[in-house]
Amino acid sequence: MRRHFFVSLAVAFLAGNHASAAEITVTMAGSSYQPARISAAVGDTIRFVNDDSDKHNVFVPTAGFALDLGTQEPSQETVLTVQKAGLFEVECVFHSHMLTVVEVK
Ligand SMILES: [Cu+2]
Repeated sequence: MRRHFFVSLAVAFLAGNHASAAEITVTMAGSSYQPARISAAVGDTIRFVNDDSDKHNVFVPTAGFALDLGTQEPSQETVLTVQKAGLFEVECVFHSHMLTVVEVK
């Protein structure tokens, strides 16, 4: 009982340290990023989970935010840390209809 109390305190402290940074999960099932629009803050991480049976990709063509996280096979994950405020698009190079928009405040 007593030990459990101290463990709970430690968890609360660690969580408090990172209160300003959130982790947002984006899934890819059915060749579709979910959610299709994301609100994030600088410092947040976006975790892209390929829960589909096809390979996908995280590609940002937006000037100033451009990046390519490479081919993501089924069950693989990639993480993008949001560096600055603005609006950028995430696309999949294999499926041109796949799109999610990230708004960073
Ligand atoms: Cu794709």
